[in-house]
Amino acid sequence: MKVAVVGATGLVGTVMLKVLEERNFPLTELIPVASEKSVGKEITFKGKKFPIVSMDTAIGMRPDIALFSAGGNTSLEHAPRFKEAGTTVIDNSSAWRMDPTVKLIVPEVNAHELSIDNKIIANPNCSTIQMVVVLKPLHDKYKIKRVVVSTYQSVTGTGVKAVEQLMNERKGIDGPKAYPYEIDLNVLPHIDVFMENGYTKEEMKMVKETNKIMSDDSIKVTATTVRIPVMGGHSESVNIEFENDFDLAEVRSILEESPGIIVVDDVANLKYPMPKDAHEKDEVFVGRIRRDESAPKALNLWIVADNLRKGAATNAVQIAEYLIQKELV
Ligand code: 11C
Repeated sequence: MKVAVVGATGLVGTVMLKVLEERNFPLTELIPVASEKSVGKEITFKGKKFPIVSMDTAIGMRPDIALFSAGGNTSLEHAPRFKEAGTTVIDNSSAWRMDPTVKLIVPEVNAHELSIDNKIIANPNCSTIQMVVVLKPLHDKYKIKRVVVSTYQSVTGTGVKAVEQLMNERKGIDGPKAYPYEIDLNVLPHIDVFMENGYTKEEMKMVKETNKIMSDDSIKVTATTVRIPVMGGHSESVNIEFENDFDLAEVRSILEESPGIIVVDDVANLKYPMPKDAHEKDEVFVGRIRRDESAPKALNLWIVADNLRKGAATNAVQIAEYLIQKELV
């Protein structure tokens, strides 16, 4: 497989390279792509040096797969050009996600929707990915009516500038700002832009993307997304109301047996998922599993995952692995 990584020097691109390396992805040629100022520099992959090339050079090399993480505008402009060259694009931006002709994929949930005709495939938003991995097996068993989610999101979701802002504030030094307010020792109930309905775009992504990935518009979702001064991953408090009643021990064993999930739920020994522990892991961690005592057939749980891994790079690489395994590229 000839694989291009578009946005290879960015926060997600760097993790994509790491994940490809770790998972021993069947790669015959790596084509790192970045902005003009990085062209000619080299990146090291599995101990070998690879030159960073321009978009045009990469398209001319006709990769089998291109993993894109270079922002929505770059995707809108260049993904169709790769597609034209015969490349299958897996795009991490929000540009194509709600396009009805484009599949929005979380392998544990809906990889079976993919066919050889899908040449641009969308990778969902990080906060959506970790939630649907957990919702899917529970929906299959008990049918979900409604989800109320509040997120506690890592600054790494915003990018390098946000990480720098947090670190600078912590050291008491001035520098560029990614947020309208201080993030250290603070909490911002604001991720992405505000929309006319009073929700943020991040909140509406969690609603719309969940319905699309689960292929079920009957699931009602409402979200409050919040930025916190944390680095290792996103956390989510999720309340789920089911159509059918459940047994708590059965819920736990369903989650334990589901792909991509690790249950960390032993409050007697103070064990629950935390971003510090999820950092650099590929799985989704679930804990604090308990009945919502204020409503019948409702459940509370706590979900944590590394937003740069399962929330972005790992999910994209897993899609690529599935395409290869099913001979769809
Ligand atoms: C954040 N979820 O944490 C965002 C980052 O649509 O892919 C990813 C935005 C997206 O700020």
